Amino acid sequence: MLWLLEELGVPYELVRYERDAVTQLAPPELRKVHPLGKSPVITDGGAAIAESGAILEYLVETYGEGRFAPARGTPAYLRHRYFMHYAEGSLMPLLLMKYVFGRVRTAKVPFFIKPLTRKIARQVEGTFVDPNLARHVAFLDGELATSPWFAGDELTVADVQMSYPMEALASRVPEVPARITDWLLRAKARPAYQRATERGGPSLLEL
Ligand SMILES: N[C@@H](CCC(=O)N[C@@H](CS)C(=O)NCC(=O)O)C(=O)O
Repeated sequence: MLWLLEELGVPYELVRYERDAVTQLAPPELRKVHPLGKSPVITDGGAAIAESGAILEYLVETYGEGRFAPARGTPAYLRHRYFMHYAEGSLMPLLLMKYVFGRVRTAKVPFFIKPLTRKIARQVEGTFVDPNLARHVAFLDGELATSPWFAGDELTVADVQMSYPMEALASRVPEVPARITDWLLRAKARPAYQRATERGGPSLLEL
């Protein structure tokens, strides 16, 4: 989010909401901005906009002046739209499951049910989460073999939308392919990304 604002050169005010240290959930005050109380959320001209994809589309349509989105009707536009949806629609739910079942596996529970919770977590990870994640990693590796950014030679808003799941992927999946780490390095090398990190802190906290 901040990355795109920095790329666009749009001035913004950052308001921080701290997660609960135990549950990792957002504080209830955030529900005053939007009923679901999730991050990110922006307010602009009196409107509150939630959902990362909707926020990024709004920003690029309002302030992009043709930048960071391919021309409509082109194959690049279709690819950019695909990744705008894929990031939170397909990849992030799996990464969230990986996080949740990791927590179930290591949760502090009475010793006599520990073998059970550990077994359930391992079974879901082993039969569903990990094989699916492996397919996604192979898919992303193949996609990045065709172009440096997700929708072609230029950075688009789809790359910004993919940045959070890509970081989560690299931190939760051991030994991701070089094209995935290269993409992350390319993103992090951009001055706007660095300015966003300086202002907002590292984006990847707990999921
Ligand atoms: N699909 C939403 C996900 C929003 C979401 O779940 N955000 C997380 C942070 S990445 C959050 O607010 N977690 C704290 C909570 O659930 O209370 C989006 O893309 O904006």
